[in-house]
Amino acid sequence: MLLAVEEIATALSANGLILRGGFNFASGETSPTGHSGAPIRSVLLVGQAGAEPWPHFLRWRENQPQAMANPLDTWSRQVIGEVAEKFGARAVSPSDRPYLPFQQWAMRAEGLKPSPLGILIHPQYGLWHAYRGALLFEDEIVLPEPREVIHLCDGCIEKPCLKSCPVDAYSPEGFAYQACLAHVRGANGAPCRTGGCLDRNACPYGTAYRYPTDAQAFHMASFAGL
Ligand code: B12
Ligand code: SF4
Ligand code: SF4
Repeated sequence: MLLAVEEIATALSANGLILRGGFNFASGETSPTGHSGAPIRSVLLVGQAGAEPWPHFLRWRENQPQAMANPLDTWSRQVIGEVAEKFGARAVSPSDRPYLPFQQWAMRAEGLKPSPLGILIHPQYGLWHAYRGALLFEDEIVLPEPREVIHLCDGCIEKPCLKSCPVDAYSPEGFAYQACLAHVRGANGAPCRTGGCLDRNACPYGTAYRYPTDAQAFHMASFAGL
C-alpha cells in the first residue's frame, strides 16, 4: 500500500491538493464505514498548504453555473471523489453532516495542536492550511509514524493573533462567532470582508503560505453568508 500512497499523492497534486498524513484505527476502535459499508481501518487526510488548489478551483468555476451553493465543497468532493474511486476508498468532506472529527483526525495524523484561534497550527504553513476531504480505506495502510512537531504557539509570548480583532471574538473561552459575524456583516467590517480575519493575518508564522486576498474574501463571504 506504500506505493499506492505515493500514487494517490500524485493524483491529488493535479489539483494542487496534498496528503496531510493518516492513521490506522486500533482494532476494536469505532470507525466510520467505508465504500462497502464495513468499518474502515485507515484514514488519509487530503488538504492544502497555502492556496495551491485555488487557481485549479477558479478554472473549474468558470464553466459552472453562476448560482451555486458551496462551490468549493462541490469541487473538492468531485476531484477527491475521483481519486477515491480510482484507489478503492470512500471520500468524505469536512462539510458532511453529521460533522466528522477532522481536526481530531489531523492531530492524530500529523501531531498538530490547536492555536488560540481554534485553527491547528503547522510548523511550516502556520495558520494557512486546511482540509478538503479524507479518503477512508477498509484495509490497513502502511504509514510512517507521525514526527514530533514543534507547536509554535508555545514559544509565542506576544500572541498577536489575540490582539487584532476589533470585537475580541477569540478568547480563552473560545470563539464568539456571533460577535465576529455581526462585525463582519456590519458597517465597520470591510477590512475583514475584503482581506480576511485580522487575527489570523496577525500570526507571524507561515506568511509565505498566506492565502491571496481574493481567496480570503471568498472564505469570509461563505463563512458570513454574504
Ligand atoms: C462548524 C465549524 C465551524 C463553526 C464553529 C462553531 C462552533 N463553535 O462549533 C464556525 C462557522 C464558527 C467556523 C468558522 C471557521 N472555521 Co470552521 N469548521 C467547522 C466544521 C465544519 C465542523 C466542526 C465540528 O463541529 N466538527 C466535529 C467535531 C466532533 O470534530 P473535532 O475535530 O473534534 O472539532 C473540533 C473543532 O470543532 C474545534 N472548534 C471548535 N470551535 C471552533 C472554532 C473555530 C474557528 C475553529 C477553526 C475550530 C473550532 O474544536 C473541536 C475539538 O477539537 C469543521 C470541519 C470538521 N468537519 O471538523 C471546520 C474547521 C474546523 N474550520 C476551519 C476553519 C479554517 C474555520 C475558519 C477559521 C475559516 C473559515 N472557514 O472561513 C472560520 C473562522 C472565521 C474567522 N473569523 O476567520 C478548518 C480548520 C483548519 C485547520 N487548519 O485547523 C476546518 C477543519 C475546516 C477545513 N475545511 O479545514 N467553523
Ligand atoms: S500569533 Fe502566536 S499564538 Fe497566535 S497562532 Fe500565531 S504562533 Fe500561535
Ligand atoms: S473575522 Fe474580523 S471580526 Fe471575525 S474574528 Fe477575525 S478579526 Fe474578528
